[in-house]
Formats: sequence, C-alpha cells, structure tokens
Amino acid sequence: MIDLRSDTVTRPTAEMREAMANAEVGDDVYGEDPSVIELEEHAAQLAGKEAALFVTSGTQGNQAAVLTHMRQGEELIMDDRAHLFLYEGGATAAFAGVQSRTLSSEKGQILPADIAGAIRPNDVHFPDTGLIWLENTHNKSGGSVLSADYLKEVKALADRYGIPVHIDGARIFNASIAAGVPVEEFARHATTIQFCLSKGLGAPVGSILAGDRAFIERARKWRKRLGGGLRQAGVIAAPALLALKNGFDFISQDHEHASILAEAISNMEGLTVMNEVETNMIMMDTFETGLSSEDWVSELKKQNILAVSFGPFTVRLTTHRDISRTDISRATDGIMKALHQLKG
Ligand code: TLP
Repeated sequence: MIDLRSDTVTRPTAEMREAMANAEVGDDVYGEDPSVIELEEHAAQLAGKEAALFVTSGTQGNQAAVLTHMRQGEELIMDDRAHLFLYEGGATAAFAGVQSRTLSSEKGQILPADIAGAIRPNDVHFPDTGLIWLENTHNKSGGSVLSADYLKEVKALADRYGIPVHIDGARIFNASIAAGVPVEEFARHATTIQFCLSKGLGAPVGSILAGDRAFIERARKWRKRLGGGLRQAGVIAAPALLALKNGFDFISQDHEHASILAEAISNMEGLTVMNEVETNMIMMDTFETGLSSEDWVSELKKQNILAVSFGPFTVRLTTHRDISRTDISRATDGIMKALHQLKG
C-alpha cells in the first residue's frame, strides 16, 4: 500500500526505536522525566519562546492554547476552513465555551482589514475578542504557506488591540522548508505556537505548545485537566527529540515528491490539481470524471493507494517521510489505472 492519506502515518525509524528503548525516563507529572524536559527545552529554543509543553497531539495542543488564552463567552477569530473549526470535533465549543467567528481567507490568509473589522468594540452587548488564530501551513487549501510578512502584519494589528495570536503550526516545518524561513521567524509573530512532531518530522506521537513561561505553566494545568499528564513520557519524547535535533531538511524531498505527483496528475485527462503545490499536499479535483471523491478513494484503494476525501469532489494526497521516489512512480501508474477503470 502506498499510504498518501496523511503525513501522520509514518512509522518510527530504527534510530527512533532505539532512542525509545534507551530513553531516560521519570514521572513527568512530577516534572521528573529528563527526556521530556530536554525535548521541551529544545523545542522552546527552536521556536524562540521561553518555554514549551509536550502534548499528546496537535488537537490537545490547540485546545490547551484556546483554554489558556480565553475565557468562556469570548470570541475567537479564525478562517472558516481552519482545522480547529472543521476537524477538532467542536472541541472549542465543548471545552472552552467560546464563540467562533470565522472569516473567509485566501489560502489561510484572512485579510488584515477583515480581522480588524471583526474585532469587537468594548460594548456590553458584544463578546470580547479573545484570540486570533492562524494555521501554517494551511491544511484545507493544500498545505499553503503563510509568509512571515503576513504573520508580522497580523501580529502588529493584534498588538494594537492587545489580542494574542496563536499559530496552529501542525506543519510549521513544511512551511519553514518551503519558505526558507526558520521556525523561530514564524513563531516570533505569534504569542503562542503549536507544532506537531508526528507529521513531517516522522516522530510517532506528540506535539509542542510554546509560549512565554507563565502561559506554559497555565497550559500545563489545562493539559492535566484534558488528561494529558503523562508519566514516563520520555519513551515518546526521545524519538521526537531525535527528529528535531537531526534537522528536518529531508522534508524538502516530500515537497519534491508532491510536485512530481501533482505534475503527473495534472496531465491526466479529467483530473485537476486544485492547489498550487507549495509543500506536501495535493488536492485532486475529481469533478470532471463525474465521480465523487469517495468513489475515487475506493478505486484508488484497489490500486494499492490510500488517500482521503477532503470534499465531495476533492481527494487529498499527502507525501511524507515513508514515501519514496519509487512510490511516487507507482502512485502515478495507479492513479492512471484508476482513471481508466472509473471511466470504463
Ligand atoms: N490533521 C489531520 C486530520 O485531522 C485532518 C490530517 O491528516 O491532516 N492542526 C492541523 C493543521 C492539522 O492538520 C491537524 C491534523 C491537527 C491540528 C491535529 O493534530 P493531531 O492529529 O495530532 O491531533
């Protein structure tokens, strides 16, 4: 199977498994796991923030961020295709009791004027705007990169109103490689950032939430409330630390693979690539073939390709560390075969 469902599907490398086996551990709820402490310190440094918290998932990191930044009844500004809005089970409503104010965006970039227009005036009738949310790379538009300049502009705007900015940087390493901008440079334009260790980096589990020390201490309590107080978590922190320390230049290969595959798909009659492939995702439009994305996903499976439906006629294909150049050639052949089968 060529698994292009997500970059979350990678398996730990032999080196990572070795790091897991040899990890020094302790009880992290007591703050005694040396591997977790090292990972958090390293991650904070990488993001240019005072402190960082190791969380079980991107979702937990995002939710801990919302809960720490906001109070019930406040309003959260984000784009209407944000992962937080679409794919986290309504957690912000369920846990934080905040209201979502969603705005349209161009590949995840909401116009600063629209953000400014959505910030609530101080009036007894209105909720207070408690947080501005951006996602980099932007998943739903196919892994688009939000530039550091754009982030800077939004942060300057938010600062004028005294509102914090959070970046859901689940794929900030992809953004960093694609734009040639260090993670720290992106994170500088945000109050807090969450990034995933289990996606492009290929670590098996976990994410990081980074911010200033006081924020992270409060987030630590929210993590505990959310059931994320882990014990000998060093066994999962160690492979993540390895991934961070070894550098992530290898991600450029995932991007190259995505553009090769996208190019091949765009030459197939009836199929279109909807996004400009900037990182590791391809949004394949199946409309012209007259078949839904679900039909396509089933047919691709018969050709040993796993993909996900990302809309009625949109199939998402995601490259990652476990996909080789040969897999890309095989995937190209498989998609071609599926096209012939489906067209009859
Ligand atoms: N995204 C997953 C699915 O949930 C859609 C994927 O396969 O892309 N922020 C962003 C931008 C994400 O894409 C994801 C995962 C998360 C947060 C949540 O991370 P996890 O899965 O670790 O909770």
